[in-house]
Amino acid sequence: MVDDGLSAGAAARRLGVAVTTLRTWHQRYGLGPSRHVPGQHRRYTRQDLDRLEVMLRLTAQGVAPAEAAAWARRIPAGVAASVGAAAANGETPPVPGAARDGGGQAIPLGPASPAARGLARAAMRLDVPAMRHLLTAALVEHGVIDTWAEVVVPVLIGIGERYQATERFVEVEHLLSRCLTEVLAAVPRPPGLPRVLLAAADEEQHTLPLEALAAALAEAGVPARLLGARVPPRALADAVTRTGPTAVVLWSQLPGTGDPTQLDALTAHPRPPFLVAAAGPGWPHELPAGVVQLTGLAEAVALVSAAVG
Ligand code: B12
Repeated sequence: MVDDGLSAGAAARRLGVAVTTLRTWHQRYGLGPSRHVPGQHRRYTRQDLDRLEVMLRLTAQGVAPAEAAAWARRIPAGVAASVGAAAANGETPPVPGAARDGGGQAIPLGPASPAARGLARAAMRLDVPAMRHLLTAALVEHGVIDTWAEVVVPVLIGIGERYQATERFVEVEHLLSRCLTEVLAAVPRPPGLPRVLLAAADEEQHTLPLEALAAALAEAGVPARLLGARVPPRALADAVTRTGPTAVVLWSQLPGTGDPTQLDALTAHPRPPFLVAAAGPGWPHELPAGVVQLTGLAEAVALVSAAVG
């Protein structure tokens, strides 16, 4: 950060919150910009940002805003200076008693929403309450489809790239995955008998897109059964026999798990589902006859809902 301080917009982007949130915290709790430049709007200094970061973390952990603000205003100048130096290097400032950051490493995101940046920073800090808070707030405000596309996918792709480049941050990937699983599973499920079956291909451990699909379908009023990771063809066939689903979606993330004979087995089942869909980048370009390829979450929700509707 430059010594001249940051505008409200830049401070909001840095922290991963909306500008209106900063304004509210300024007006209600006195956590505003302190640097005065004649003829300009006041600007946020490093110490102001440190205070806001504390405010953000404590409210994410469930502390009432007025109490969190009282703590934030107590941040001593010495702590602020060291925190400010870290912020100058793009790090997330450490706060006494809170989770540590990722050792100065950041997840590469490219152009991304403030919420995605906030999630990436919280993930690097291994800060579960902040991740949960951010994700839940985004789900409530924007719904599953937009939260997945705008907030979650950029961070997952960034973590994947970071892992590929460094072979590190598996702990970040695992903790974020776990939080996502919990938050997506908490989206209320509609009543009724599920006529949709969701499963990951044989030996496939990536399930988050299916979990997002189950939550997005629930939001659209469509109940689904999610079998989860690594479903052997025999188990999938048995589940189809026992539940007679109208639609089956099989997810493959890795080319090694995208064996199309798994899809053949579904279309050749004695009671074949009306819709057999392949989703995920692991499948070959050419799919067996009668199998529909899904390329995105919104499209998947629309097609599956239409199939059962
Ligand atoms: C989280 C994660 C894990 C978690 C999964 C947890 C869980 N419960 O799902 C765990 C830790 C288990 C894991 C394990 C592994 N992983 Co992993 N993982 C990821 C990560 C970070 C996110 C996966 C994800 O959910 N992607 C979903 C979205 C974000 O990505 P996408 O599918 O490409 O999205 C496109 C489309 O599918 C579509 N789309 C997006 N969402 C949806 C939703 C629906 C419904 C539809 C229809 C379409 C759709 O839009 C996107 C744009 O085109 C990815 C990084 C990445 N780029 O995906 C690596 C990644 C997939 N993993 C990778 C690897 C190598 C592994 C391991 C082999 C690591 C290891 N050495 O053990 C194992 C594989 C084990 C196995 N047999 O499955 C590589 C795969 C490389 C490759 N192509 O072969 C990746 C790409 C990371 C990397 N860059 O190296 N992983």
